[in-house]
Amino acid sequence: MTHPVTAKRRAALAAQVEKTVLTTPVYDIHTHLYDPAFGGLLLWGIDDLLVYHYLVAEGFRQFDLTYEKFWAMSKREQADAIWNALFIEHSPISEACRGVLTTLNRLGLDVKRRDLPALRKWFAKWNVADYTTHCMDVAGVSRICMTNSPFDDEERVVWERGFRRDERFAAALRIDPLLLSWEGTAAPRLRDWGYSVTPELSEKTVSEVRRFLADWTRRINAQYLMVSLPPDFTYPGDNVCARLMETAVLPHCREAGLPFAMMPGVKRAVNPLLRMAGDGVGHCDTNTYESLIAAHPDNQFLITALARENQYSLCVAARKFRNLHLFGCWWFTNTPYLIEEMTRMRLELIGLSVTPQHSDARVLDQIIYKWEHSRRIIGRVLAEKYQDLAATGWEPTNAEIQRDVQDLFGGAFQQFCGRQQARAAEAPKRGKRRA
Ligand code: RAT
Ligand code: ZN
Repeated sequence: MTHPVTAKRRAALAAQVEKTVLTTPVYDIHTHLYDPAFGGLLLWGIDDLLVYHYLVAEGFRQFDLTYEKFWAMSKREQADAIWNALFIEHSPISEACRGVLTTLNRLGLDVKRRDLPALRKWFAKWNVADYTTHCMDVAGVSRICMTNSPFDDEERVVWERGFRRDERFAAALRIDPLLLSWEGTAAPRLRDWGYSVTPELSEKTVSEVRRFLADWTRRINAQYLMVSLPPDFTYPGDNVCARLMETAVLPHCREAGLPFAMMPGVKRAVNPLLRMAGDGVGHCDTNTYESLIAAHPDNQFLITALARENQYSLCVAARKFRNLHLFGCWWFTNTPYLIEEMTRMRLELIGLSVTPQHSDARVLDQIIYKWEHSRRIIGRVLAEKYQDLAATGWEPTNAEIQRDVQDLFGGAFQQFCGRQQARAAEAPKRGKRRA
């Protein structure tokens, strides 16, 4: 029996899905935002929106300025240069430019006047506490996960001093220098901080690295550990990164009950003259990640890859490994065309066991546009999937749609993290039974 779906039913389903994706609160699982207690580290407002490194890279494609001249300018002057080059002298159609306009529009500002001084005046009226709540309300974001690095001197002192946590902000322990610059950066820093490590990865050193990870996991109440990786990282392999992962990071994750998030595919400082905007992309070898995950069935892994070329093989890997959870459209893939492609592919290959998006916001206000743009795309793809189901006679209920969207917007992620916690809670019991 066929089930022709009337145009009216299709439209009703699409409207229901759209309403649900636009109103369901999101847990934004990877950002570069900070609890307001971090003061100046939490960026917000029109000037920070304009000097976002995504826009700096685009600005340099239009500027007559030299790199040196631009970097010598104040933040406000840089913002002026970017506004003129990318919004006034050309139409702001790139995703990062459009994002500024979506944000301003949803904040109730009139963008058509193209009046930067008036915009600055509006932002100057806010205080950070009220503005944080306002942005989270407008964006429909209920919880924000930060990226927290003990190797960041400005950030570390705030943690060491201690502060009252804003419970809307969760923490993630970022350990790039530990895994990628052991001898040059991490080992000397750890020594300064009282961990007795040597450049060689002796047993003692590894146990001190674990002590460091345990201290910081506890101090920040980390929800997961995280690293970004170059395209050429290989596992198995005789490299320091792989050895530290195996001997320190993954055992620590098992003990602490936390997933390990990997972000492969970034080529740092392809053009150092662009500073933070100078990183590029390269595709990684999915075999490496399959081998690592297969060798550690008791660890839970989160992955978001930077290269478009890796998305398909990673979806297939996720079908093979239940301890792998894919998340987000990271950085250069956080553009409508690729979000749509990736979301469609993920839903078709791994269903709802995925977290299709994170914002990666560096400026608080960006959560407004990053989520608005993604919600609409995720909603479109999802509506099509429900319409396909309806054509078989399977009618998704509103409650089912709501449940599914909640899973996509943080629920599936939390269930996935919960599995590692459950394992960690079981481990001591298992040990006792054996004894
Ligand atoms: O997206 C970004 O802003 C990048 O600069 C990176 O921070 C990236 O997201 C990362 O987490 O390394
Ligand atoms: Zn990031």
